[in-house]
Amino acid sequence: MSSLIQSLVDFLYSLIYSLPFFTPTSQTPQKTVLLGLQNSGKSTFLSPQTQHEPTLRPLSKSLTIGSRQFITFDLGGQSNLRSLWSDYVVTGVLVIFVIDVYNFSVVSEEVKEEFEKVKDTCGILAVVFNKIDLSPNEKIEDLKELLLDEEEGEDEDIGYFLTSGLKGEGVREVFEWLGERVEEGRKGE
Ligand SMILES: Nc1nc2c(ncn2[C@@H]2O[C@H](COP(=O)(O)OP(=O)(O)OP(=O)(O)O)[C@@H](O)[C@H]2O)c(=O)[nH]1
Ligand SMILES: [Mg+2]
Repeated sequence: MSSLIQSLVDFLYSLIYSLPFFTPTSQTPQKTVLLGLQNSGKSTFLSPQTQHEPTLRPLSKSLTIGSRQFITFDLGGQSNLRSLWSDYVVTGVLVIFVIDVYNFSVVSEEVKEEFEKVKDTCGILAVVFNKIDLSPNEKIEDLKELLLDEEEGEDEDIGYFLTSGLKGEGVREVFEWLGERVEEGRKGE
């Protein structure tokens, strides 16, 4: 119960940063939400040393990557928990959408359905093709083709990454890209 309260407090705290009168700085923790089907590896992506039970309640964790700070929200991916996702995907939030490449062909329709909903509601989005250690020959272009509709053009607010959360491979690059996109956005304001 206390973890739920802590998560809610962290979430409200981070919401303050998305209010219009608050001018974010590079020291402002970037609110980052992890979404994706159950078992895709979200919790492991954030904490590789732990063997995780399925996430039933949102968990928050602070991360520092280089000079940038992130406050992450790891949400449950089971189908009955996905209605919570939209509460966390609010203006200014960064989203990491995690896909298990090893099982992608089996669950691709379900992944695509959830991805379409998320893509249309969020700003900066990192798509993480995860568990690449189990399927090392995968290519980003092929995986993108499986995920996206053919007629869709490139969206510059979406980055695509191959990662192994378990081995910690590619994780830092994802957060660095997100941080860079935020900074580019600030410069453009
Ligand atoms: N081989 C491999 N296994 C992974 C990787 N990431 C996660 N796993 C395994 O996949 C299983 C599910 O990982 P979780 O991190 O709990 O998945 P989740 O997306 O948080 O699942 P929910 O909380 O139910 O939404 C665990 O057994 C992990 O050890 C990875 O990069 N490589
Ligand atoms: Mg989890």
